[in-house]
Amino acid sequence: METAVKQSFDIAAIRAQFPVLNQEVNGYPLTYLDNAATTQKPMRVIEALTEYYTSYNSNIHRGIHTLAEKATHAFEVTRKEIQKFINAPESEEVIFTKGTSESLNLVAATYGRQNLKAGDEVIVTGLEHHSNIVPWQMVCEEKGAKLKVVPVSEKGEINLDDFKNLLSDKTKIVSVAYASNALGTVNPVKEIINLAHQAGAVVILDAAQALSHLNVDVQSLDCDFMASSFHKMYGPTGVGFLYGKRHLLEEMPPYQGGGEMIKEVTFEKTTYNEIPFKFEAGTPNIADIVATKEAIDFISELGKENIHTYENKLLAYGTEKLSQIDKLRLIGTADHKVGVLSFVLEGMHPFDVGMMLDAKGIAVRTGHHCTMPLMDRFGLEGTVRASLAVYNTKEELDVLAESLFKISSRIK
Ligand code: C6P
Repeated sequence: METAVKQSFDIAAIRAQFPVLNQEVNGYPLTYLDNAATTQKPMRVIEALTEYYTSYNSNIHRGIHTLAEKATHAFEVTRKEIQKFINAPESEEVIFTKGTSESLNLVAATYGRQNLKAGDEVIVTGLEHHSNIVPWQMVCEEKGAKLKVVPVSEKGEINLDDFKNLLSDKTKIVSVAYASNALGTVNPVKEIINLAHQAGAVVILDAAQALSHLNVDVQSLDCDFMASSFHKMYGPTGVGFLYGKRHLLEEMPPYQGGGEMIKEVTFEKTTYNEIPFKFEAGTPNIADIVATKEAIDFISELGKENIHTYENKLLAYGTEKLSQIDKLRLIGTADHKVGVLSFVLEGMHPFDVGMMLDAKGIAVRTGHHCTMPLMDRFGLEGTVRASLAVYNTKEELDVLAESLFKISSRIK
């Protein structure tokens, strides 16, 4: 029996806002299922970029002329939008970065370097993206601290008892994915945060795969830091943010030196600017941050709960469809997931499957998804990953399933 997908809003109208979706690829209508890598951008984001460059491009926080003030205002409006979007207490707690990777590197290189000493421990999970492993390895190596890893079950979940067993008074930092990019697993982050705080550790959430799918509230979670990328939230590439609690950000040393992050510079001594500017050295990616406001409004206007409900139904539908395909094995069957369908076809390299799907206009990601340790855990080189966004439809999942059915029926 097919799972009914109730379209709680007008998907045709949503799709019409994304010009890139309306094209043929290799002679077939594009079926874009690579949203965990990056989502497509609605016209309002593209128009905001054009408007910025055609009418008020200027450097920010520096000029007193009209265009500079307009650009500064628009840039700061996006900061306030992000604050509201994640329910941060203050907009100064939102630092603009190049994205999740830079945000995680920032915390590791500043908070991590300042607070870790030999013998301390940092805990991550076995589900992490390389961006939430390597920066911690680097700082642990430098400080003589240890990286501990919460194991992943066959379903692709972590067990809170395993996490509890790793926690001790040596644990100083816990950094975990809110949702796994490779399997879609949503981690029990609220419980992780509570337990970590009881042990006296700070918690960083890698929310790269969470913010366009789930209703995330940093105050109710009580996380200490959160990192994300706007390009996975219908916004431009190369921009993202780090949220941090004010008292932690204020105590941290700057990440990079340069313009904007200073209060006063002499050759003898430099004093640093207030947050968030202390962490925003140099001219930022103004246009893309300005345009991000439109991406956030796009999500907010649709409603985070509506998006979550719709994508959940699509995921259930896709899971059921793919489960019916002979020789296809779903990797990652956690009870709580965002819209990621990761799988392998018996005896076939994921890359070959990806190429065959591409020939039918279906865009998926294949390979290790920047989660090599997780792939090792499953004894795989990689998977094929179809990942969902709010503009995807049940019909697109039918197209995917039909192609996979044909491919699998050729396997001897
Ligand atoms: N995952 C994917 O195809 P950047 O590249 O800095 O915007 O995001 C890094 C990152 C960190 N954490 C998670 C959970 C992620 O999913 C990503 C990016 C993409 O899965 C590209 S590798």
